[in-house]
Amino acid sequence: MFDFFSGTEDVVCPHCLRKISFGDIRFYCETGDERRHEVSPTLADRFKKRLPVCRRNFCQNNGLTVSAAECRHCGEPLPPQILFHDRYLSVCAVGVAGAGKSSYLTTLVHELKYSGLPWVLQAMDVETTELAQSGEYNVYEARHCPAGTKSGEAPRPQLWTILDNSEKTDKIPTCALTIYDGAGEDCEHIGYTAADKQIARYLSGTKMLLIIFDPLLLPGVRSEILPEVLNASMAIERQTSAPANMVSMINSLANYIRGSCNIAPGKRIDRNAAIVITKIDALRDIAGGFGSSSTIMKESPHAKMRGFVQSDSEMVDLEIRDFLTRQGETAFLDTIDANFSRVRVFGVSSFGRPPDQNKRLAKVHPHRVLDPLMWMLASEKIIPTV
Ligand SMILES: Nc1nc2c(ncn2[C@@H]2O[C@H](COP(=O)(O)OP(=O)(O)OP(=O)(O)O)[C@@H](O)[C@H]2O)c(=O)[nH]1
Ligand SMILES: [Mg+2]
Ligand SMILES: [Zn+2]
Ligand SMILES: [Zn+2]
Repeated sequence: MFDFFSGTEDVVCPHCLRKISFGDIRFYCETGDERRHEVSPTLADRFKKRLPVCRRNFCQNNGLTVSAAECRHCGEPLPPQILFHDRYLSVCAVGVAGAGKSSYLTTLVHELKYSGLPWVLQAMDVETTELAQSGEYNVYEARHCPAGTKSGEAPRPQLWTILDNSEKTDKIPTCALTIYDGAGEDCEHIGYTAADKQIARYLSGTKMLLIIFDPLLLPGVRSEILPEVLNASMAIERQTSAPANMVSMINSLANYIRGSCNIAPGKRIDRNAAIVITKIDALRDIAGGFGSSSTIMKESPHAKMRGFVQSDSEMVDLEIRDFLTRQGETAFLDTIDANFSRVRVFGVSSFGRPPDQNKRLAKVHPHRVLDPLMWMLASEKIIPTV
């Protein structure tokens, strides 16, 4: 199903975002620190694009393929296989505190695993496995909302592989997918600390920005919605930011990207910007919200059609732009349209319905969470547009 065009893509270290190839990686025959030693790839390894094998006499791993690696530039651990994927994608979620970033990314990964598409999602490292397991357990089993993301430190990237299992050939096409989920507090004021620099680097290096917008910050929505739904759907202790802050956040974000990618001030940033309106379950049937007959409230067609359904996405984009215009939020849309060349608006509900008074979740039924990812895959020509 993947439609890979030939040619090789740049591989970047997911931690420092520098371009990497064989020479930029240190390979080790073992994961543990004590007896491990560096193993250099031979010319044949490089040529055949395969991992080196430990040949050291008396090493207990003699004859085995290396099992650990790190980036020579930043020293961070890398999955040894990182160089060998067919395609490389990355997404970075930005948005004010409590906008629903972590809830969204948790259900996104889960939905991708069980989408019914012929894809297999695999974690590339132990950190990603553990993070996904605890996130999924928390939301799907224990049924709690995720805790607020820790601010003041750069997020650890999640490293995933998507295997395309649709064709029964020997070589399965693979796509590396890196996901960054930062703390809203940090996105709101990117400053000059080391962590901020790292966050700015992620923002600049990512293929698609997920700009997460919380509709429950809009005064017109707040006055219509039931107070208990509003309370349950806000990260109360952390959430104070008004939508006006979103405009300044987008502006400073765009300036950071322009600065670090050397893009002239008047030039649109050539990158996919997906605006994701979260918590749309709370907007169902409120005055000024979305009726049950609207496209956005209907089931997403993309996974079923095994491609990106352009007409559906354009309809949803229109419906939300209308909604934001009715809410008087044209400044937000204008700011994004002025800064990015490819903008598409999406609406999702990570949980399918609001949490209860105690912030516990009913059975989780995510709504349209895969849509933004399908858009990115389609614009990268990895899946067809239908
Ligand atoms: N009704 C509803 N509420 C949601 C949904 N997703 C998230 N929420 C609410 O939003 C709160 C914050 O969600 P998080 O995912 O932690 O938000 P975040 O953007 O990661 O916040 P920070 O990590 O602080 O930046 C949750 O505690 C829920 O109350 C949803 O799909 N529907
Ligand atoms: Mg979070
Ligand atoms: Zn690095
Ligand atoms: Zn060895």
